[in-house]
Amino acid sequence: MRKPTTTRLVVAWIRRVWVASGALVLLLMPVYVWWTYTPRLPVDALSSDATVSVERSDVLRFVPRGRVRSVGLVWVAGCLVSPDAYAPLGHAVAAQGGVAAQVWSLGHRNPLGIDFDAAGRLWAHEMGPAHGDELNLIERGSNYGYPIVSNGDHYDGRDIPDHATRPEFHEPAAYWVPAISPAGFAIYDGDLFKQWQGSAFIGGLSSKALVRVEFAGDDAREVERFDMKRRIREVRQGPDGALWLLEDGSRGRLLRLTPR
Ligand SMILES: [Ca+2]
Ligand SMILES: [Ca+2]
Repeated sequence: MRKPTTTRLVVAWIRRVWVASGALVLLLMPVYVWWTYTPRLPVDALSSDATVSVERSDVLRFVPRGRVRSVGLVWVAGCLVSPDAYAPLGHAVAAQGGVAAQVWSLGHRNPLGIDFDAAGRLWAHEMGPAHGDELNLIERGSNYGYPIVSNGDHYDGRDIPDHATRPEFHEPAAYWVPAISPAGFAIYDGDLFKQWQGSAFIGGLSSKALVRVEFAGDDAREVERFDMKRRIREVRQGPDGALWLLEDGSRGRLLRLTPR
């Protein structure tokens, strides 16, 4: 496996300047790393048992769990970007070349959960602006509309036209008005809760809930909401099929859910 080299832009103080052999020499003291770039990973860098991790609130790194080996996506500035340098994506945006060739899908706002279902389809939810949270079926080359359309509106009350006004954008499979503030996502395939196999679980921040979603083809709908009384930041399925929830905040608890 080739290891990508990482480039860092470092902010530094100039401590000393002098001339030696006709050249200007600077003595620099690094202060902090301002920007880090790791180039695209080759396909074989993707681990077969890797999972989803949120690295920062605005960066979501995704490596699939072996079901779709050639897809790795990184959430960057409104796009899901494929780090796979060797699989041309073949859509209109990619045809622009350069960085655009890595764009997998566009028009996302703030995805905080992504997972594959049993059929290998990729789903991601995203926090809307004021309301209009979405669950989307992620397809290569699709534009999911933000900021041009949203079933929510701007926080200051200004209107954002709803999805239905612009059918050229991929409409959400499910959306929430009022908001649930989705965070964390797991499509359940465990044995402990057999009745929930195939359901998705979404943590809710403002809704302080665990939301269960069922799929029907390309559609999805909320079918159950558990009042957790606390903001739920993350949802994962454990290897034994237990559901793990992480509460938000410095005193947040890690909860393990099993059948009674
Ligand atoms: Ca959208
Ligand atoms: Ca709207």
